[in-house]
Amino acid sequence: MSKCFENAKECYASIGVDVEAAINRLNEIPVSLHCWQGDDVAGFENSGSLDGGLAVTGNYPGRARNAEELRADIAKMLTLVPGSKRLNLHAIYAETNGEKVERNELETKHFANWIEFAREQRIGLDFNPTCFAHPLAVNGTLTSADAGVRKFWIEHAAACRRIAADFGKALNNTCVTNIWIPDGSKDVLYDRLAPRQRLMDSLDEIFSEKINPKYNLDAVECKLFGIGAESCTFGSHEFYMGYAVSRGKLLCLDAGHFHPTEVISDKISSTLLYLDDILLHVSRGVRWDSDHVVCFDNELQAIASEIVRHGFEKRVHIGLDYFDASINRIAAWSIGARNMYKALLCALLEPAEMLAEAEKSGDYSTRLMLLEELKTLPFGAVWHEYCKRNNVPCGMAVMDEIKEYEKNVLSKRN
Ligand code: RNT
Ligand code: ZN
Repeated sequence: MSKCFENAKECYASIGVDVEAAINRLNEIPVSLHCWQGDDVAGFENSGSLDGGLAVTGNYPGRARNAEELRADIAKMLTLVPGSKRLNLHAIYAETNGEKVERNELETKHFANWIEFAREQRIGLDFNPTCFAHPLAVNGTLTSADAGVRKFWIEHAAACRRIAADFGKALNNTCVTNIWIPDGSKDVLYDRLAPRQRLMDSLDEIFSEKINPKYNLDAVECKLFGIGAESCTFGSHEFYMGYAVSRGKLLCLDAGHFHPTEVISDKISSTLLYLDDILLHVSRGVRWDSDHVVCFDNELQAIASEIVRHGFEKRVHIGLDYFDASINRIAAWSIGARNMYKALLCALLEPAEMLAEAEKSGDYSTRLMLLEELKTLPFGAVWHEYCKRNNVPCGMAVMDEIKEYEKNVLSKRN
């Protein structure tokens, strides 16, 4: 153990924090890493451009062009990120052997390689129906006024739940399936009620098939606006909060899906008073974009603190959701993911007793002093040790590995 780490341990011990206990607790908190950072949310359908208000900007070379490349990149990325991990897939990552399979006809066999990969990597899988980047998604999906279109997307989501349950069974690890739809309106609307009524009915139909929660849990993701849906998004916060509470589903809170000054860290303690579990899409909103690479910033630390302060790690399913094609994608992936674990570790090193006591006794000066002093404690040494114990590189050594992989693998792809 390094001298720096020994000093850090003493330093934290002096404010009543057990560093070893924090490290052990972090090992038990899984984070679901999203597969779609590796290929700019392209998937394997060759459907052309992304839509639904999702935009991936940049054209850094080396994008994974097929399943083998994507899995190789994920495997590399996993060696750069410490801690307990899961992998989050979208339906467009199905492998159909060159055969055209409609999304409402997808089956577990189309994900056999992913199950195999998850087994090899000893990680659980999470899942998402893909209700965008498709000719039938241009005028709404689950809210569409066209019954045939609605039926297609209901069948797609229902198929995804069955596949997800198979993931859960095969890996003996509960899958979380998240539904997000881009449906909304670019301009002023006359009737906002009818599409929302249709969304409610479509969801009820999707969830009418009972699935053992041991294998699959359902989540629904709200959003305030997207590009092309500036005036209204039917799946708003109020819509899904009500839906999740009344139907016993998980609410998915994406950090980039609210008003720019609104934060999801402040929503965790409220939503968990009414819901058993929630799902997070940890991301970073910048102006109109909701999907920048996660930085180790105040909001990320606040999210992590809200989870660990109240022992919510079993009830808050942490997922990541960002995509940046302007820098090396493995770097984007691992920087964001490492930051999530870093924030959790930092939160686990808070002097819980001292802070609670200061607050309870009304000593807000001590509370503020403590919270500010924490910012300059030797956290880096603990993080370094955590990476070392997890056999992953730390500091700029991470970048050295990424550069090496870029030279040997990514640069040969174009
Ligand atoms: C879109 C949502 C959604 C997607 C992914 C690809 O705004 O955040 O979660 O980013 O499903
Ligand atoms: Zn999201």
